[in-house]
Amino acid sequence: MRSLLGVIAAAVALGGTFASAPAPAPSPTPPGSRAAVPPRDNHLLVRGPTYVYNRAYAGARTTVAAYAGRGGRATVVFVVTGMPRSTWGRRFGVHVHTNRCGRDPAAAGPHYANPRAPRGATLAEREIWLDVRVLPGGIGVSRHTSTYPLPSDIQANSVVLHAQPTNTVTGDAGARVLCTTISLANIPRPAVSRSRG
Ligand SMILES: [Cu+2]
Repeated sequence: MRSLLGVIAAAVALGGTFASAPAPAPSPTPPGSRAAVPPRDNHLLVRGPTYVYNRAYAGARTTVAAYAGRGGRATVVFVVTGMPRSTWGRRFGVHVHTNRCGRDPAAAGPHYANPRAPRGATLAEREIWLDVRVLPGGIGVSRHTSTYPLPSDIQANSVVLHAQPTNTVTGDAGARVLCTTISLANIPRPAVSRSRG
């Protein structure tokens, strides 16, 4: 069976449009060189879900990875496994929301909307959507690279999977099913390259 990280790596490789990709594996820092070597672990990775709001999805597991590329644009990768058989082949709306997950599905608040997006931007450009199609076997994978740079104090703290696909006009996707807390303000910023000496 393919490992979850393998699935994420495959998702990241799709399209190949990335300016930068996370290091393939953490490497041990040689003793005594901690200050001289920038951290290789340049991404956030969270496993969830933090809350499940529908008993039929109790077996679902989520992984959310996020990293910042050049210019402050960020990429978020969403993986869900263990989706019930009744969902195989269906699409589900997935979005980044403003607040952390809570016992109440509404706790995650509204969709995150990038305040740096220009006035004419569409919802899909302003928000972070990660809709997935569930494959046979119950796995769904998606990724989103922000259209515009994200502010470093971004108020985006969860990823919610809904019961329906996202309506691209309204952004609605029905009831909240799974919620995974991840604070995107904590994405490590790309290391500034310095002259070695
Ligand atoms: Cu949502």
